[in-house]
Amino acid sequence: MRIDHVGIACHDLEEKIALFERTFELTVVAREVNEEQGVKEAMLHIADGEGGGSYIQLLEPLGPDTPVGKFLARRGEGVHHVAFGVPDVARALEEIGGRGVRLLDEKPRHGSMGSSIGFLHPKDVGGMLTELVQAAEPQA
Ligand code: MC0
Repeated sequence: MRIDHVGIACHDLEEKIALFERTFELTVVAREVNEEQGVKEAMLHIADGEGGGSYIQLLEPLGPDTPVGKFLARRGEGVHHVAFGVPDVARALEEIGGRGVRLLDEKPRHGSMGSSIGFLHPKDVGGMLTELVQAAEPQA
């Protein structure tokens, strides 16, 4: 397993992109609006590794009644989730669900940069909202 990304909830995506670029000299490699997840997001590249890269993911909610909108209202800006990279997300959900962890997604959904993702309930993972990510196949 590897760390695919750390998701950071923020009120103003453009402002936080500028902050992370100038503070850490990171570069935005992808931007997306994900209506299903209720977010506008940007991926900032950290490193490449076997099985996929690692990123900081900045997340601005599309509205107050979304997962990130509710999180911001309750806790303010900061780390929203940690995403582990796995080779097969459907299989990982089945295996981890079988260990008694509540799945927020029974089946994989669409994630950043063509990935397939599934979330685990934070209360069953030490208070950490956890995402499993299967990176997109590299283009031939
Ligand atoms: C809520 N809780 C969290 C949390 N959000 N704990 C840690 N980290 C978070 N981010 C806690 C609450 O404080 C509460 O604890 C308990 O979990 C249950 O919360 P709830 O009242 O059910 O709150 P909801 O309705 O806000 O739901 C929380 C839940 C939801 C995690 C179930 O946000 C969800 O389904 N998230 C998965 C999808 C998601 O987050 N999508 C946005 C990123 P107490 O102690 O107060 O009971 S999408 C994304 O990142 C994609 C684009 C990608 O990576 O490619």
